[in-house]
Amino acid sequence: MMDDTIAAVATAHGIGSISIIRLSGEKSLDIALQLSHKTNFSVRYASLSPLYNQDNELIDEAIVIYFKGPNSFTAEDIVEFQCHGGKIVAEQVLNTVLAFGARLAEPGEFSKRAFLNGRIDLTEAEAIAALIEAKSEDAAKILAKQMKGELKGYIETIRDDLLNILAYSEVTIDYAEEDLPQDLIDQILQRLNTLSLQLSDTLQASQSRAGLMQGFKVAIIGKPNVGKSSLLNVLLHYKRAIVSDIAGTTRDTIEEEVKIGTHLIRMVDTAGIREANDEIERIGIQRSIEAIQASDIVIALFDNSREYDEEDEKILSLIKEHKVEKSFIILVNKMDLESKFDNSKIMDYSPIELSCKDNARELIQALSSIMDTKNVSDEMMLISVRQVNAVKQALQEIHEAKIPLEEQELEIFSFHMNMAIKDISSITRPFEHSEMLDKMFGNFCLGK
Ligand SMILES: Nc1nc2c(ncn2[C@@H]2O[C@H](COP(=O)(O)OP(=O)(O)OP(=O)(O)O)[C@@H](O)[C@H]2O)c(=O)[nH]1
Ligand SMILES: [Mg+2]
Repeated sequence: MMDDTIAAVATAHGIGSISIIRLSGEKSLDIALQLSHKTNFSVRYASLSPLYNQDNELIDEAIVIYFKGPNSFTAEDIVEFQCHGGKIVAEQVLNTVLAFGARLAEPGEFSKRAFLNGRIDLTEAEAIAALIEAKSEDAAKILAKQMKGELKGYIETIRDDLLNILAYSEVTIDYAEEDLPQDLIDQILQRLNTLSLQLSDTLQASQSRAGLMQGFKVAIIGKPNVGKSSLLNVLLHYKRAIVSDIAGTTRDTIEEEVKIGTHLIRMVDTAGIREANDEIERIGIQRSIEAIQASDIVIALFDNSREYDEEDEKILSLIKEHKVEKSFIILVNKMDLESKFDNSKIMDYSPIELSCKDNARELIQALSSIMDTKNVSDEMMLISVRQVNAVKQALQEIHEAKIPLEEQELEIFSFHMNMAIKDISSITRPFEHSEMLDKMFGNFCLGK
């Protein structure tokens, strides 16, 4: 399959000033020569050239760049055609290279070849894919470093440590006539504990900053009529949600993407929470609770112009219930109206007072600072579920290796250590891989 020469349009579909068509594989240069009616292309040189289809009709004049393998992204011969933008030209060039013997690439197939040919490891491939979809400048910075091998280096150091511990104990096991001396066991245990701690820290840092990678999700909750939809509209700068003075206006969950500071976040407007007496309302309440569970940050609204009541009480109990695992921002809205609200109930949560009809400046600041503090530290972070699961499994194996070590069952100890090494290695370079690779690279963009 790697003998095939693959082709794809690498730029986004639609109108743009340039479209790039990419070829990778043995026949790349040949195909490019056929399209251009030329006899050669200099390596890594941008040549302006006409392109003709298989009927010798002119399609476009394009910049052609030839990267000779192994000095290319895939380590194979690559040719890139930079054509004039628009779907038609790109499709014609693509159809012609297919007619000349290339095959349409699968999504992610260029990156997969780069991996299979040893140009990049899996963490670098995942960073490339994620960088394309990065939701914030901070995420992009982390991913750019991973693309350059930062996570790979970290994982390889851990794997080396595990290998050293295993090698050390195995040498000793081979020479020991009797049981391993206790001080040696203690020493190995200590090294394993240090590694476990390091991995757990990385795992925790990654999970607490998951929003940074996937994009933060922010839910707006509050009793009916407090101004949740009004707030959403202010943040979006347009009237997305229907706003009215009738309680229960929003019945369905509304979700929109908005840029706050340097972050692209998803805002979720929910139906007001109240004791339900009709079926639709009850579904609405359920949705608010689900929205809280699915979000990273929750904005809870209270109404300055009304008295604190049972419905507010319900919101407060939800805040108490989830305050450990979610970040909350508490707002008292409608400050332009006469105050009837008893602030003392929510004083513990340092509420922000505002009138969201006017502006939401303070809220935007609070949101930004929550999102920004999630990445002040420079800890290593895992960026995919695949990586997180591998680390979890490795931690489990390390844990299970300790018990037989203490009991001098050294073969079982070695077994779990080997499993841990295998789990850690799978993050950068899995042992048996084809199915997993298909799944992973299948999520990539076409042409990447
Ligand atoms: N005076 C004043 N009125 C506001 C303010 N914010 C919202 N309102 C009004 O309050 C009413 C309810 O606003 P919505 O945004 O529909 O409230 P909601 O929380 O989405 O209500 P439900 O969807 O019914 O749960 C509307 O008439 C708004 O114009 C504010 O800051 N000051
Ligand atoms: Mg609403």
